[in-house]
Amino acid sequence: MAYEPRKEDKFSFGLWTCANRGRDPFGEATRPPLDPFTIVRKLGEMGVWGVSLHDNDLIPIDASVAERDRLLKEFKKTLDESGMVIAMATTNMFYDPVFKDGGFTSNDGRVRSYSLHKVMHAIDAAVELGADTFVFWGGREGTEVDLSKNHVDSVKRYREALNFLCHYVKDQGYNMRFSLEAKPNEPRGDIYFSTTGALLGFIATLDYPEMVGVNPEVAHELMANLNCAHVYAQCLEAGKLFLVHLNSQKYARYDQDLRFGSEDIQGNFALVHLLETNGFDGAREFDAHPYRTEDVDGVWDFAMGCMRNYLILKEKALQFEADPEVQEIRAANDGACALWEAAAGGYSPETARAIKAESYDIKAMAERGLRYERLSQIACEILLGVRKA
Ligand SMILES: [Mn+2]
Repeated sequence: MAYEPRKEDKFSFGLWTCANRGRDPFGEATRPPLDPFTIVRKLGEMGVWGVSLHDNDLIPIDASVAERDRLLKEFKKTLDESGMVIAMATTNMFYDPVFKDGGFTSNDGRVRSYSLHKVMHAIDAAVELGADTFVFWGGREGTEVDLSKNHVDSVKRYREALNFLCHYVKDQGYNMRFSLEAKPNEPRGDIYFSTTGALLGFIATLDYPEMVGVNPEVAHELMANLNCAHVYAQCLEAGKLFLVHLNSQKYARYDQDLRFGSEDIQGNFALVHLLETNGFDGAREFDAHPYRTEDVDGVWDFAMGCMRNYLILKEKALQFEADPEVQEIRAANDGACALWEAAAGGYSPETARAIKAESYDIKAMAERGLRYERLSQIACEILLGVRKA
């Protein structure tokens, strides 16, 4: 079967994606619950490489120690039997009412302390399951009322929490790195560190910046009206793209979490092209959910659709790269310049003098058309399936 997912594609799904029951703010669940064990077995059969989970996707928030241990053991066994790994683990710090005004950035020190408690227990569980990446999405870290918090304190408190947890991981001797996920709003009116760029700046201020990266999500970047490929590229170039969250999104909407490849195909295509032509080797994780109209069969249609669309877009990205006309246009635009090469190789006073002294015929340099109309049309025709490889 063409476009059949394989383990080496490194596809993963959050447990919460397939477990999503179609509940929304205006309507009840439309599907029966799916337990984590069923999801792992089914995804394993479908060629999925890994799953991710919040602590409470598996372990109820009020579970006893014995129940926690039993669930972890049973889940690890199910993973092993299905040939699956944990792509990442994370903490649910948004569902319980205790987090209604944030976790690490709550005004209440008891809530901040409880947040550390919950995360440390979740990290311990993640290590037992074999995870080496731990994600932080601060869904309640924000405000509706700007004057309700000192935002400078909030930034400091978020840093203090992450620094403490980095030290905890080192103190335990765990092999674990952190990945931060940005989203501008929803469910809070405004969420702190609303863009991936804000997180990259923040990470540089931590005690162990090398331990901490990011996992941007398509829908979240589009909610901030940003270009996904540009955002992911900056993270990749900085060595900070620990994993990616993939989904689709209609323009200027709430966080829709639609099946990857189902909307904004050009944007999804540019993103897959970026990942596949720049050596990204992390998890391709789908953080999306099935339409509310679906029954359980529709959940698996959703999961397979995400992966097939990725593989189809990957094939088309490689077709685009190999296209002789694309190569010709690129070659015509890639003007070599010894002076630039010298500058890029590092500063020297001689190079500075030479570049300042050089005369440039800017009229001639500006004259030539770049044929991006043609380049874009080739991409369109490849995507629309009418240009043969
Ligand atoms: Mn996500």
